[in-house]
Amino acid sequence: MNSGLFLFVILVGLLFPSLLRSGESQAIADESCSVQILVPGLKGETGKQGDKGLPGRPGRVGPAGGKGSIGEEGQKGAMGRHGKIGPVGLKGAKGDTGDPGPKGTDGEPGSPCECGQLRKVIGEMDILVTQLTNELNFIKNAVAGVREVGNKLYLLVKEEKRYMDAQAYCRDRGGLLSMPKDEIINSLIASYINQEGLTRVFIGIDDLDKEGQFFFTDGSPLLTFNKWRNSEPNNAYDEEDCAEMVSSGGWNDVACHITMYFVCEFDKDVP
Ligand SMILES: [Ca+2]
Ligand SMILES: [Ca+2]
Repeated sequence: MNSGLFLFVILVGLLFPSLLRSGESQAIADESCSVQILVPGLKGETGKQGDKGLPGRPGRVGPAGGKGSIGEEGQKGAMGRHGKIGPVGLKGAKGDTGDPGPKGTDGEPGSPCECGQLRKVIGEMDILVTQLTNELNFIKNAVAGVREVGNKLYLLVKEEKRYMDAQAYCRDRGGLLSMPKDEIINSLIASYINQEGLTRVFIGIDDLDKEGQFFFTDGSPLLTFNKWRNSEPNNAYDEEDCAEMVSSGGWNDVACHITMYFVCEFDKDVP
């Protein structure tokens, strides 16, 4: 009798006692039998090993493992993409000069020039330059070879001029054509002529006011001293109203319009 049936009998006895009384003896026999059945039997023999069970559920995640050893170097990867544009580099060296460019177009016509005043100024400047050049030559000559006696300075001017122009030249510079009024001055001018390798120069003596009456150019008359050469003054060709000194120191009347070098004289005390 299995356990299910046993439980069923118990339940019937409790619910329907009359049934149980009608078959009391049988029931007692069954009851004693049932008690015997309830006593555990002897331990059976060990059964055969069952079949292997199904796999268990996955276990929990374990703790992090330790750092592994460095693996071998991998193979070279493929070329990457182009990088960003780098910073501006340093300025390079200057290149060679290029070829000349094409000729430009013609400009517009200019406006008429009012050049009259300009020409006038330029002309005046030319005159000034000429005057300054003459002054410079005069100073060069003066520095190079001025002679002096007493309170007088004598300058041989190596510019060929007519008598009147030579006289003006000396006067413009504060002097006069030289006037040899004594032997000392006459000798000095004569040596001056010889030293410069000349043969003749104008001196300041003329009879322009009255034929035959010679005066020094300052208006003073010739007194006791003179150095006329023999047969001079002869007023040759009736035109000799000026005077020259030759290298010997002698005087000769000559035409005033011829040109030659001349000697000026200046007072030392003139400022
Ligand atoms: Ca004369
Ligand atoms: Ca003469």
